[in-house]
Amino acid sequence: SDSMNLSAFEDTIAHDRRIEPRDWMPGAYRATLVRQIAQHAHSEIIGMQPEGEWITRAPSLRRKAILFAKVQDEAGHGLYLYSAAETLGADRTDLTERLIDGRQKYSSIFNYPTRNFADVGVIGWFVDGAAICNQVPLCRTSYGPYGRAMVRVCKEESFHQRQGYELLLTMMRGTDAQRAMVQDAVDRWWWPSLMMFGPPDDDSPNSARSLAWRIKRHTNDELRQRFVDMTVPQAEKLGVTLPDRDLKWNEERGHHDFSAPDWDELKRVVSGDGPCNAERIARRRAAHEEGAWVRRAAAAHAAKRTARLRE
Ligand code: FAQ
Repeated sequence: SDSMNLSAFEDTIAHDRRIEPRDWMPGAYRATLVRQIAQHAHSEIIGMQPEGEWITRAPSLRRKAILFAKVQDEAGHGLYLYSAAETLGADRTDLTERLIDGRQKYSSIFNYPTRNFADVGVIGWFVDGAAICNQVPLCRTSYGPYGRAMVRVCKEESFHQRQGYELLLTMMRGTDAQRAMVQDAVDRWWWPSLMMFGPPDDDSPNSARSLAWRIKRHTNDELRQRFVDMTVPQAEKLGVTLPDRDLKWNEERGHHDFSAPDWDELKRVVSGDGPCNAERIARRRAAHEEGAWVRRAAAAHAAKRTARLRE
């Protein structure tokens, strides 16, 4: 019965065990997971664009090979996450259509332009750094396939973050012009990176329920604080300034105090009105339409194979 199912589900959550695809789960739990995992998958796929634009313009063969590998990893993460969403009954084509129709979201961060190669470094350092803060706890999320996907994804994100930071260290050892490029990229990406963690806790409609279900393990503000505390010493070592005059260590709290990002900007970017939203979706739509013949060919091939096996 439903009440027995519900108590088994709640017991599993309470004991920090995992919900698996064939287990009974409340409809709203399933819907929340599909929403978050699809948004996460879309972010990985759209997130290939800002850095992908620099593959042909990388300054050396070594940098090109590294960037190529990173962008391919992001494609892999996206596919992995779409598979996790499929274990909940979602359909991948449907999810892609929801993305390109604007019915499903992807991370606000990928609606900002990459102006020069320092941006590639800062994306690795900040954006992958933020992704790690957010996703390491998701390795313990209550839904099995999502948590297991996060283990591998986080290992690759760590490599991505290191390549970004190492790239910036190299530029900082270069010319004054290169150092200025790094500082400029830091100034542009800092606030959007803080926004990746989502709205502040008192304006986060999904948090309470997702925390109760142990889908999320920490609040948006907790993870944002963790990111700031992790990044400040890295900025000092690199020799750049984070663009917040109120950013300072608070001895009493044992954390850094910092200013709030412009939450109206986050709302605008999430609702489709960021600097690159239209461009990112147009590109994704074109890739989907140009790939239609590949999907048709693959389906025809699979149908022929099945027919042959039946003979
Ligand atoms: N952008 O109630 P909450 C990466 C939406 S990392 C856009 O707090 P929730 C790696 C939210 O969906 C980036 N939308 O929501 C990479 C909700 O809308 P809805 C992806 C945002 O779910 C690196 C509404 O606002 N990572 O891709 C944003 O409890 C480099 C209210 O918010 C993940 O997706 C935002 N920043 O918490 C790739 C991690 N913030 O659906 C390439 C998994 C909030 O109700 C290159 N996701 N919204 O209409 C999560 O941890 C959570 O979903 C949060 C939001 C924390 C993002």
